[in-house]
Amino acid sequence: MAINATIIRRSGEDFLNRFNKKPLVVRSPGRVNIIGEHTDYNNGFVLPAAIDKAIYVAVAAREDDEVKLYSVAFNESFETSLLQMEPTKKGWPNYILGIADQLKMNGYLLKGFDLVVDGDVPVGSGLSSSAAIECATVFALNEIFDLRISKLNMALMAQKAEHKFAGVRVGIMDMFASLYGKKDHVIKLDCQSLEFEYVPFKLEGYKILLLNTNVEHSLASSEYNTRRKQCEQGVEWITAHHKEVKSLRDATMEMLNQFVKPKDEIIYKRCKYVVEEKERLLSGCENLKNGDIEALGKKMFQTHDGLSKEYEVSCKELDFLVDEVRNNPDVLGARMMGGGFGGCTINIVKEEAIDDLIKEISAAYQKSMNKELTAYVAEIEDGTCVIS
Ligand code: GAF
Repeated sequence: MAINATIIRRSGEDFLNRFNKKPLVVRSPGRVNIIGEHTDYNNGFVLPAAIDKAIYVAVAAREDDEVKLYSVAFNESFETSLLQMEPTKKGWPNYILGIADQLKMNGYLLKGFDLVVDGDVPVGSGLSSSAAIECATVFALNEIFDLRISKLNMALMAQKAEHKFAGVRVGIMDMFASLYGKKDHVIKLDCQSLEFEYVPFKLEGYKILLLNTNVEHSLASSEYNTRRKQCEQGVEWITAHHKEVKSLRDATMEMLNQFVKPKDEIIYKRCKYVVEEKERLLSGCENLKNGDIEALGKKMFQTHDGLSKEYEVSCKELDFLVDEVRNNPDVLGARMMGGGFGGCTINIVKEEAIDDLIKEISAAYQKSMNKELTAYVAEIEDGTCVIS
């Protein structure tokens, strides 16, 4: 597995210096999502995978109720007590405190703990560093306090932690991908039943290239929650006529045209994107199973257009990066990935063309957007595990 030995050493040493004891180290990866964006909280399907960039937490139990945290990335400490779990204005501790709060709320007995968080998932890049911190924390606390929590319950608690402590009503995709990731496989997850299937991700001669706009997306910005509400409003209008429709998963274009379009054009556009994306994912997943990566790639471009023009969660930098590769024969597919408003595009690129593409697109991006581009070739890796 692609573990980052430097980070493991650094977080272990940091922990030892600060707390003078040996920690348990847990790795929890970031994720990519091939297709199926903003479908998880609409009870649709998603197709994510864990990657070789991860969050590492070093943790040890305490004898008292104190919680002592340190973030290497922010070079910042935070202290509180288990008896006083509430969100803080500081940001990063919330992902850890939210987990401790969930454990308490669910009746698990824990003591205080010391924790150092480190990692190489770029923050705010749409690779889901927040879910990775939550999953690393819940996995590590489960180990040191022997709580015997199933992976599914860990994912559900991590999702609730984010709702409550970060204020973003995220779906289940990111936590699920981080915890359940499997090397060289994507996860076809049904977000309604939470049943899933591992699909081999074979890209003969092609790789996943992530292009980071370095525009920090702020999921916490109310837009994510607004999109979710707009989808719920659309469902409510349909349910008034079709009781069996519980989410956009159950909705059809005919229903949208009949019951949503006449009421609100914007809500119609949002719902239309989701209903179309649901179908795109199912056929895109079949393309992948049949080795037809070209067909899957074309769908990724369509997803981008839907996210940009109908769901309106893109930004000029993301649109620029997708438009730059649209007619490039070495790029089979590209789209913005994750919540949106910044972060990365995901691209399926011919292996031998990657270096030249990065050079060309970085120069073009700098010239047109006056910003630096960062590029990563992502490998698909296993999910959360104990390292030492
Ligand atoms: C973010 C959320 F956390 C996910 O649940 C998902 O909705 C995604 O945006 C969009 O597909 O990563």
